[in-house]
Amino acid sequence: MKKHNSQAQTCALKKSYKKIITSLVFTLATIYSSPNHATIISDLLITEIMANPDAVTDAKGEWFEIYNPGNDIFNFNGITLSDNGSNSHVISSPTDLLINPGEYFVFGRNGNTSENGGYLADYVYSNFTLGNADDEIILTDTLGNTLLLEYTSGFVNAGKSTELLSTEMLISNYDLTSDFNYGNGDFGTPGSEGSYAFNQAFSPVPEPDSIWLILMGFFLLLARKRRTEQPETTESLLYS
Ligand SMILES: [Ca+2]
Ligand SMILES: [Ca+2]
Ligand SMILES: [Ca+2]
Repeated sequence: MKKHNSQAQTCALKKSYKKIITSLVFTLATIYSSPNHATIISDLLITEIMANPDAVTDAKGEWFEIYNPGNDIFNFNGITLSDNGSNSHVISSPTDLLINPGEYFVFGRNGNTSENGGYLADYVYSNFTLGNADDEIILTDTLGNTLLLEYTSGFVNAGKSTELLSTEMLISNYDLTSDFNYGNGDFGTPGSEGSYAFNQAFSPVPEPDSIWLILMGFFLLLARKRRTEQPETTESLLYS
């Protein structure tokens, strides 16, 4: 009888542990398979800038490109495009201006392919120019989140775009494009991959703090389970 009770308790305890471990694995799997947050403007990357076209005038041929490395579709409608000077333009369209995960979006000064040097603009802005010496590209949402690129001399070269060669938007990670031509002959890859292959999605890894919290919760649960199971075993042994 003693042996039976003891075996039954051990079996119940094992089942409880199995349940806890299953739920822990499920929780971790859920966290690891879902993004940390919905994609916001700061998650995007300014991947290419044509500030000084050579084939056509700056007024016709300036453009810049954005890549979405996030897990969600992002809508540019309502975002403000500005610099630290007087340039300011609220991106606005009667239809959504969507950038899908893993895709590029081109903002241009002129949308006419026979005038702009031969590239396709996904959106045409106004009251925004790209300086050939130094300037800023700042995109801000209504909550104040920003995507910012500030460049100085040496960043721009006539007839060549400047492309990002890393997932970190540091000025030192940009270089002039020299391997790809488009349209009327300037160097660049507006709307497509250039010298660097960007990955489509963020690695949805939780912060280390989250992992510690989950593990702590798991061990607390385990300790609590152990405490509640122990007296029953003693009692059943006493009265059997
Ligand atoms: Ca310019
Ligand atoms: Ca400007
Ligand atoms: Ca490109």
